[in-house]
Amino acid sequence: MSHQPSGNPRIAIIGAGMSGIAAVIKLRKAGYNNITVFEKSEKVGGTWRANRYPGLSCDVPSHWYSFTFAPNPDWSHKYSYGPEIQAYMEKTAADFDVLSVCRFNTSVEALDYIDEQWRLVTQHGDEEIFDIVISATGILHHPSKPDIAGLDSFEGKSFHSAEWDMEADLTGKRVGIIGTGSTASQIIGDITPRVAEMNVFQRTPQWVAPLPQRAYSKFEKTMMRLLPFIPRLLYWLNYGMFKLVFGPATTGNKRAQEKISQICHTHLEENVKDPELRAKLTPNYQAACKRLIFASDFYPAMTQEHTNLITERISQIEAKGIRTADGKLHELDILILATGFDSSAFILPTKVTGENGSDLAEFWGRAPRAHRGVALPNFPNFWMLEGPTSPIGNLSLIMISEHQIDYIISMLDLMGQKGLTSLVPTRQAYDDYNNAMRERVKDTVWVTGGCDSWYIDESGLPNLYPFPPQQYLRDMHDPHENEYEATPRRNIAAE
Ligand code: NA7
Repeated sequence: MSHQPSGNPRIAIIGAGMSGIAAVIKLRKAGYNNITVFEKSEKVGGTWRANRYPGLSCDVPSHWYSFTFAPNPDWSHKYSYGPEIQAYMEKTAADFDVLSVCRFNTSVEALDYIDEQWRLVTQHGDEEIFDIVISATGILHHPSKPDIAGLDSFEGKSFHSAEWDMEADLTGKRVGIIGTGSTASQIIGDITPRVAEMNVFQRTPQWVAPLPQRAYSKFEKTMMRLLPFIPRLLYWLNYGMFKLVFGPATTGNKRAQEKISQICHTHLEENVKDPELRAKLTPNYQAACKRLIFASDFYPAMTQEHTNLITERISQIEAKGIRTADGKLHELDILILATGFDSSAFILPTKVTGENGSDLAEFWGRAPRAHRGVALPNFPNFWMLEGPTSPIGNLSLIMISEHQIDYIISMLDLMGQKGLTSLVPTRQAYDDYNNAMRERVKDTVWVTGGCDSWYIDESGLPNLYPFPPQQYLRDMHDPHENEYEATPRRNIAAE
C-alpha cells in the first residue's frame, strides 16, 4: 500500500513545549494543517510548565526569547521569570488555536516506520498512522538524580529542582542544595533570604556573569505596544550582541573569551570580599566552558551569614542530612537536588524504529548526533527540533527552533513539488556533517576550557554546534537537497 504525503501530509508532533507550539503555527501558515500534537502532560509549555522552582527565570533577554510571530510588548522584565513565560506559551497556544490539535496526557510509546508511514503508538495503546513525525521533546527534560549512597534514607523532604514540591515550606528551615549550575544559582538567589540555613554543596565552582535585570516601565511597555517595531528591534539587537560577543567566545575567539572571563572575575571580586570564600568560588577552568551562568543575586546570597558553602566531597546521605568526607554531618530539614538532566535522551525512551528495523536508542548509543541537528539516516520523514548538535548554550532556543521549522517546511515543500513519499539524509551526508563538527569542536572553549559539563556526552566531545551560530541559521534557509535520498511517490493505479 502506498500513500501521498506530498499533498497535505499527516503530521505528528511530539511535545507541546515551545518548539511544538511554534511548529504548529508555522506549519499551518505554510499550508500544512493535518497536524496532531502528542503531549505527555496536561498542558502546553514544556520546560516552563515542568519547572516551578523559586527564582526560575530565563537568562536570555525577554524580547529575544519570544516568537517572531508573537512579539510581546508586555514583558514585565528585561529577563522574564518562569511563570510569565509559561503564561506567554499558554496565551500564544490559545491565540493561534494550537490547543485544538493537542492530545494532552498522551505520551508516545513507540514510532515504527512501516511501508513508508509512521505508526505511532500512545501510552494508552492507541495506534495512528502519520506521514511525517516531528520530535519537539526538548533536550533537558529527564531529571538526573545523583548516585549518592543513602539518598532515599533522608527523613526530610527531598526533591529534584524540576520536580519541585509545591507544598514544601522553606521559611525558617535548614535547607541543603546539591549543585551550583544555572538552576541552583537561581534557587539559591531566591530562597536564601527566607531560610534559616542555606547549605550549598558544591562539587565544581562555576563562572557567573551578572544579569542586568530590570523591570520595564509602564511608559516603555506603552511605547512597545504603540510602536511594534521596538520589540522586533530588540529581538535583533539582542541577537546581534550575542553574535558579537558570546558566539565568538565559545567557538574559539580568544579576545572574546578574555572579555567574558574579565566580566566574571570582576563580578566575583566585587561581590565576594572574603578571600577564603572567593577562592572556593573560583573555578580552575575557563569561563563559558560550562554553560555560563547569569545571576546577580547568587554571590550576595553566598556571602550571607547563614549560608555555608561546602566543598568537601559528599560521602553519603543519612536520615538527618548529608555527611561529607571529613566526617561532618550537615543536618537538614529540606534537601534540593539541583543536579541537572540527562542531556543525551532527546525523544528517548520512546522506542523509535526506522527503516530495516533500525533502533534509535541503538543508533545513538549515549552519544546522539543528527544531520544538521534535524534529521537522521535510516529514519525517513522524521525531523527533530532542538535535536543533537543544535546550537544551544546561551542562545535563544526559540530562534533556533523557528529556523529549524523553516528548514523542515522547505523539505515538506520539496516533497510536494517533486511528488516524493519520503526524504532521508544519506549516511554519507550525516557522516560528513558530523566529522566536520567533530574536528571543529575541539577548538571550542567547551573542550579547550578544561572543564566537564552536560554538553559532553559519551563520545567525550560536546554535543553542540561548534561553528558561529549565524552559519547554522543561514544553512537552515539553504536546504541541501543533495544530502537527502528521496523516494518518488508510487503510482497506486499501476500497482
Ligand atoms: P547543570 O548545569 O547540569 O548543573 C548540575 C549541578 O549539579 C552541577 O553543579 C553539578 O556539579 C552538580 N552535580 C551533579 N551531580 C552531582 C553529584 N552527584 N554530586 C554533587 N554535585 C553534583 O544543571 P542545571 O539544572 O543547573 O542547568 C541545566 C541547564 O538548564 C542550564 O545549563 C541551562 O541551559 C538551563 P559539576 O559541575 O558536574 O561538578
